Amino acid sequence: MDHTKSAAVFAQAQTLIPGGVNSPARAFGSVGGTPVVIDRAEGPWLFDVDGNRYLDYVLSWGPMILGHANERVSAALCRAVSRGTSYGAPTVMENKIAEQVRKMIPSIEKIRLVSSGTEATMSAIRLARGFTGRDKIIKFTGCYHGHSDALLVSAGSSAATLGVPNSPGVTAGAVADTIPVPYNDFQAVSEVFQAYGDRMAGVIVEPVVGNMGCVVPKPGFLELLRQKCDASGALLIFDEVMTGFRVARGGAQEYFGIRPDLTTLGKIIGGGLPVGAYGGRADVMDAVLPAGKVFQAGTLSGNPLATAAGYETLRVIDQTADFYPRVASAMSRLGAGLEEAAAAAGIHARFTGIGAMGTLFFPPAGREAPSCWAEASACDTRLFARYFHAMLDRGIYLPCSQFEALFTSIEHTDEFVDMTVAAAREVFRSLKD
Ligand code: KE4
Repeated sequence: MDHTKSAAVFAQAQTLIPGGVNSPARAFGSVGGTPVVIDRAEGPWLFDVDGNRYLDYVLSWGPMILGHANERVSAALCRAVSRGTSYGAPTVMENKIAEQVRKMIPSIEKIRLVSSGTEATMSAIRLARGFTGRDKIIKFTGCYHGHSDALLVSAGSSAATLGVPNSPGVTAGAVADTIPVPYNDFQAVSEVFQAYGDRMAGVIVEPVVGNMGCVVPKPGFLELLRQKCDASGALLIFDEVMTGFRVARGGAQEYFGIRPDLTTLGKIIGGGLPVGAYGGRADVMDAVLPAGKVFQAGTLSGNPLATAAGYETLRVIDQTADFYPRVASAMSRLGAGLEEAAAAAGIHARFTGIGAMGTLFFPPAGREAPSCWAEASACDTRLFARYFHAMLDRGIYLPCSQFEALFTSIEHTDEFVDMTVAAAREVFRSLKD
């Protein structure tokens, strides 16, 4: 593939933007090489500035579950933009998207819109602390909840990929009340609650982790968190920025049948535009200014364009028969095919997938798919890098890190999934040679 124009654009980007990217996950940091510069996208396809076409399994890191340039979402945006782009005042659309979210995720009795997942999780833990009057927050090692100081502790995603799970610039004071605990570690959770119970404001968790790669909760783990929060008066916060509307129509909380006190959302709720949200129990949410005293604000929160795109996205999902069976079966078909392709070449790989998200891991010989960060970080990232580039050369655009999840959209038909598996068969054979 010719990448001449991508290379030139990225070289200029590096003179203007740190690392040439506006988010480090895009920098190919752990796989090496130069990112391809995207010119446009349509359906499941990306097209780079050199005219190369890729089957997209990143989907903007999750939002594009309808595929790119969905006609209804684009039309909704055109209607919205003709009425102005931002008012900084209440609008009907904010009520519509709030009602739509509540219909799909009933635990969200009240919601506050913000402009990113980071804002959503930062605000949710401030609310948990303000509502309970307590300080301590549990987060799980390898989970990523955006880049607010208090949550940049043992963080996953690009923080882990690029070796800064505890970033410089985050002060000891900022994280003094954040307690990192290994994911799926029942005993560690019980010990921390034993030690801090009546000082615990909340637990924030990715109910299915995307940011170590896809890691699922062990049976009973989420139930344990619910029980410990109920017993101590702490709030259970499901960070569903990635899993919301992806793992199931009602997110991971519907899939596992666990009702959190607060939920954070992002990605799909914006349909590709900047929308984040936090919401949950009405009594808790009514502690947020101006109903209550917990401060949070945002110039572009509930922006008319962003809410129009998000609302239409959720409506298309809601009105599409068998939406989740289709996106989930694409993921399971892909996972089975990738594992089989690796095994046929004698390469040890394990796929974890749930709903429309998943990851192919390269664990040490004899090991199963990871259940926590210690196991995920033992995977063969060098082999992953070779697999990533060989697939990219064959027009398959995977997330550029072993510690990210890949995603399917409603546009990822069996034909496209089978194309991907066929490319993987060639790649794994070549990697063994
Ligand atoms: P944003 O601030 O990037 O909108 O959301 C932060 C966030 C919060 N919670 C979860 C579970 C998330 O996955 C994220 C962001 N996810 C990463 C990908 N793993 C976004 C990609 C990026 O950082 O560029």
